[in-house]
Amino acid sequence: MFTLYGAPGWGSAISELMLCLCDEPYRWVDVSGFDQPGEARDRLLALNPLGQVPTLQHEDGRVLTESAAIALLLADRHPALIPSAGDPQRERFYHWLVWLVANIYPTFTLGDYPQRWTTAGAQELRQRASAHREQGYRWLESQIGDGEYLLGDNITLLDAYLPVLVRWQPREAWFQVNTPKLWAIAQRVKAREALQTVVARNEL
Ligand SMILES: N[C@@H](CCC(=O)N[C@@H](CS)C(=O)NCC(=O)O)C(=O)O
Repeated sequence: MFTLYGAPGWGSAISELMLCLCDEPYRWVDVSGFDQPGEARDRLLALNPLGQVPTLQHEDGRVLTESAAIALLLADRHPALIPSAGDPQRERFYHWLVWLVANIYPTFTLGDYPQRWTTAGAQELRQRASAHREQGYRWLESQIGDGEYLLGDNITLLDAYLPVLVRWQPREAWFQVNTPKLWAIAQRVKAREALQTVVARNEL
């Protein structure tokens, strides 16, 4: 069984949604407070030198970090949750998965911890990271079709990002107005029966 280290509402919720979509059993270890010095942080740092969640551990102790890597591992084990090889949507799955973690996720790392990157321009960094993120979301909105989910009418592991991302900055009201398709997909994912425990625990 996998062990997932996380904190309610944080990025680990993305991986939890994926695990539940796959019906993979997992043990949940709450490391709330991990971004401040203390026991939870030390516990996480022993597994992930970046001190980030999600951090996933195999039963034999191997550790896998990075939400996209976790998605690809689960896609190997649950091929119904990724478009088939040869389907053009498979390429889109790869593209948007990497795009999200390469372009959107780092705007939180910059904006939430500006002191890590600058001593002088924290406010400006936060603003620019937010603007970059909003521009990215608008682009993604312009690319998606009219299906129920990001890649059409079938849910994929990629959709697990949305219920969590719409809870973060720029927050749900912004998504509802500016990227209504993304927001509607997030609601559809959240409504799925198999995800209710995780949705409640993470207050999605
Ligand atoms: N690239 C990583 C990013 C993970 C990440 O930034 N997680 C945040 C929580 S939402 C975190 O742990 N931040 C604490 C920190 O960076 O110190 C992924 O996709 O899993």
